[in-house]
Amino acid sequence: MEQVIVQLLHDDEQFNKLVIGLFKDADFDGNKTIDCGEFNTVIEELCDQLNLEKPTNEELKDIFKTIDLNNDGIIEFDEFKVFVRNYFKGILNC
Ligand SMILES: [Ca+2]
Ligand SMILES: [Ca+2]
Repeated sequence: MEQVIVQLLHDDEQFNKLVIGLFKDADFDGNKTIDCGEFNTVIEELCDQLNLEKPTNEELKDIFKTIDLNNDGIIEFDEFKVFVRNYFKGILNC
């Protein structure tokens, strides 16, 4: 599991593919941004894929706030990408 993440973090192409895929999956209405509801769903999916414990609703709200760097209440692709990278790094530090 950890090896997969380490590999992803060192392989930009693979990492980008994953993030683009996740972002597309998350953006249900196709407006190129992820809102709070879409975000909750993508995190659950990500946790399923990686066999991780799902965060609570409160935790999700906090995570959303930290991802939304420009504080406009939606997640843009660049914000999402930064988040996924940090998220993986966080897993590795555990
Ligand atoms: Ca959307
Ligand atoms: Ca934003």
